[in-house]
Amino acid sequence: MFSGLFCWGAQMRYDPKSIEPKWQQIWEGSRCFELSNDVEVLNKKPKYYVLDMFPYPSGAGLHVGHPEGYTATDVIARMKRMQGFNVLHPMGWDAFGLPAERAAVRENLHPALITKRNTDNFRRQIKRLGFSYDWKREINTTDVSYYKWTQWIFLRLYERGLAYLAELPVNWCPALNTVLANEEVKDGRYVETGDLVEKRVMRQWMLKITAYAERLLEDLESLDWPEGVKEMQRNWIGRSEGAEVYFAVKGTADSITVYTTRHDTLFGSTFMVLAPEHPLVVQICSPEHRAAVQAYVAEVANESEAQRMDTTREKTGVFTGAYAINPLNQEPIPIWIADYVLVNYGTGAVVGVPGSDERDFVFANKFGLPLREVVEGDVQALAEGKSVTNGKLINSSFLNGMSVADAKLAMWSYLETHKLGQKTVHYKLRDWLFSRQRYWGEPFPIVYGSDGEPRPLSDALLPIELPALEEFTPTKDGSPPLARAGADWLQVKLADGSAATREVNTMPQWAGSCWYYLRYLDPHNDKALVDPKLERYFMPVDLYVGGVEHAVLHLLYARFWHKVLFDCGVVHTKEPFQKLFNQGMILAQSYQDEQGKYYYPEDAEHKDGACVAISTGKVLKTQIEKMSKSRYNVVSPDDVIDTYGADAMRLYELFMGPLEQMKVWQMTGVEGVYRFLQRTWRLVVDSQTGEFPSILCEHKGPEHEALERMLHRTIKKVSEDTSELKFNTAISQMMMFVNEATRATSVPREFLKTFLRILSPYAPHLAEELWQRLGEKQLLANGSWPQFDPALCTENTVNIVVQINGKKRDEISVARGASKEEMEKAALASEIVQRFLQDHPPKKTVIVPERLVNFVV
Ligand code: ANZ
Repeated sequence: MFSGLFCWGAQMRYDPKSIEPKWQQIWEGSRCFELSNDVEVLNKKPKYYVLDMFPYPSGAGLHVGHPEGYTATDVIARMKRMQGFNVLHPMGWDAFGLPAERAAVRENLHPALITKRNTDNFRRQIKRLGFSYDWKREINTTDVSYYKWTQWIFLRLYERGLAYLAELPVNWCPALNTVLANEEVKDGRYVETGDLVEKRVMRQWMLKITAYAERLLEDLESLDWPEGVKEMQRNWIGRSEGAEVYFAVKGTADSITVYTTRHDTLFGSTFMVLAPEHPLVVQICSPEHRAAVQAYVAEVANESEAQRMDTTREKTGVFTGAYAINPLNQEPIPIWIADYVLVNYGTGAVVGVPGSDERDFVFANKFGLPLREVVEGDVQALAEGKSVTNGKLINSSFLNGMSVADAKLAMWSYLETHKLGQKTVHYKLRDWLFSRQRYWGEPFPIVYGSDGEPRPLSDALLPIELPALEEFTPTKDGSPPLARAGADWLQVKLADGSAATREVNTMPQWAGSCWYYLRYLDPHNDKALVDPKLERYFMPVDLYVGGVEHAVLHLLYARFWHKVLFDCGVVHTKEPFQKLFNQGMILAQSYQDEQGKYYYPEDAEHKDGACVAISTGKVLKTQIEKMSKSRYNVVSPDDVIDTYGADAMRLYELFMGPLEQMKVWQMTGVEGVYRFLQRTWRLVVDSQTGEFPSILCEHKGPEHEALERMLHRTIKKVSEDTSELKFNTAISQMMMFVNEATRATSVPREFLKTFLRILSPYAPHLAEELWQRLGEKQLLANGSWPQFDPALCTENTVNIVVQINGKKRDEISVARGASKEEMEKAALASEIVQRFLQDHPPKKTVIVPERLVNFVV
């Protein structure tokens, strides 16, 4: 089928440059990685859906960190295909979002053009690696035919009351002129750029992810995900169980509800603290404390949430002059306000229990508030700076003598029977802020009528195309760029004849990636997001590989949307990604002088044990760091492929170490795997003649038994390790096989063909080429995965210890079941033993079969 496309007679040396593009063309021409969209056809085989986190196509192009995960999934995809699965292995572009827009401003080029240029470059780079993607399914989140369905999903969220407008304090980033989601802000800064974020009250679109908090938490249990990622999601959702307790304000009709997770300690509460923004603060404050309270409230208004949650900061607070009545013992306790109580968590009011809580202990000490011990041992622990114990309750009426756990149960029922409070669950998770004041995103399918109220557009009006704006930069005052679109876009006439204006905010960059894995199943469907039959066949994703940085952003958002789509009947699985694997980051060496200036690796040299800059002779510090343009340590796959080829690049990506670990890129390592590929080549091609080498033989004979065993052990190890994503050990086993075959006096062709099958997912171009040269007419990519014979997988040799006077001197290998005479003969042949014996025969020889030979001299 592929004759005529190439001629290999002349090629003698392993030259990836000439074979790799050729096989890529042949694969593409034969469409061997494309799957049918006909469910009848698909149903004949089981499915396997292996997915990469699709990249954001940045201007810098791919660096060698990207293909690490892509190579891993490609090896799995190719192996599963050979094992008889319909493998869905797609690729696409997550191309909306801030980075493209910022690049557009920097380069003064429209974001659409930047996106096109970058995706073209990424596609070119990815294709050079010979990945077996079904390119017919390529998607791009910025295509109108794609984001039509993002808008469609938004309408479903809106219909269900899960998308709503709210006026609230939001994260505003002045450097970017847009709001950001909580998940995008850490310690008061935007996680991507480090720009400062402040609070601003704005009217924004919110998605009610909190309505799914419990399901998002519960369903984590069913997933085969790294425990660390699950734990990050659990912490982010932050479920806590406790009680809300009602406290009367002394001398008024007001009541304040506090939230506590330590309701067992309620007899120990000696004060109450409200968030400074708590709505009752103004009302309860006594006249003589008003000025101090107002001043404190004003001061706190300028603090960030990160500052307020910093437990190491000196505690501050002021007394309001009011008292609350502890409903359990009728004691009046002073009401304070302090910045460490957050208004948007729990009820914004807490009770202070200085005898059991470290923060309250410090606060009470500072302001001279009383302390009462209610859990035995806690006060001493707090005084010594230790964490509290799990002692028995004391000074607590009906709880006395109980354990903390029992006291919690008893208090819950006491509060509920006496109507003093109730058992409550709270979550740290907040609703998702879903609008941005930027241009490069999906427009909302929403218009505003003359009453200023939002109205969803009907499905029939989708897509709402992003208008082509010349001037797309954001504004300081936060009015979105789309507000500058012409009236022909902004003004809409509704079906009832009334006039309306469009929503001018856009969706955040996470929107498109929330559901892209569904569009791959049916990318050209213009009637539905996905054909239900295809959804039933392909979902869930069997293996999802990507970086750990998405743990609480993309991976939480996508799970949320998936659950909404489940409730809408669009998908049939509760969860999108059954198994998740995080690849480790790839780092590289960088060179930096004392002033902090970075140098390119080629501008540095090693001299007298030091590393110096060639140009100036300055001593340079070498460091292992994250790859980044500004550190001049980015390794481009293009350069690696130009020198060593795609197969070497693929092998090295996986041979560096366990997939999940952080690793350092080293070109010498690429050379190592390149030599392995050369050795493999020479098993089939004589470098003098270009013909088969003389060790290749037609038929298997008894002299090939050891190599055959090695081959079967290799099939077993590669099959098992690859399924477990232990690629590095699979590769070393293949290296051992090639070494063994290279040393053999003859190698049957069949052995090599079998070996090429298991090599092919890893080094597909070389394997395909050699397969062909061995006379095969069909593509190896379409071939089958070999079975191993378990009987041939056991070792037929054993290692025995050789001792002299009871001391271990050597270890040698003998045939399993060797006789005592054979063992003695083999031991005497050891050079080390001969050196010790120096021609004197041993006085006595002790032999334990299959274990040891001991010579007594
Ligand atoms: C009394 C108490 C005694 C508490 C004790 C803890 C230990 P999580 O698990 O994070 O939900 N709290 C409640 N609302 C708060 C708010 N808006 N701002 C700051 N702190 C708040 O923790 C709940 C605990 O955090 C609650 O239990 C409350 O302090 C505090 F020995 O109440 B506790």
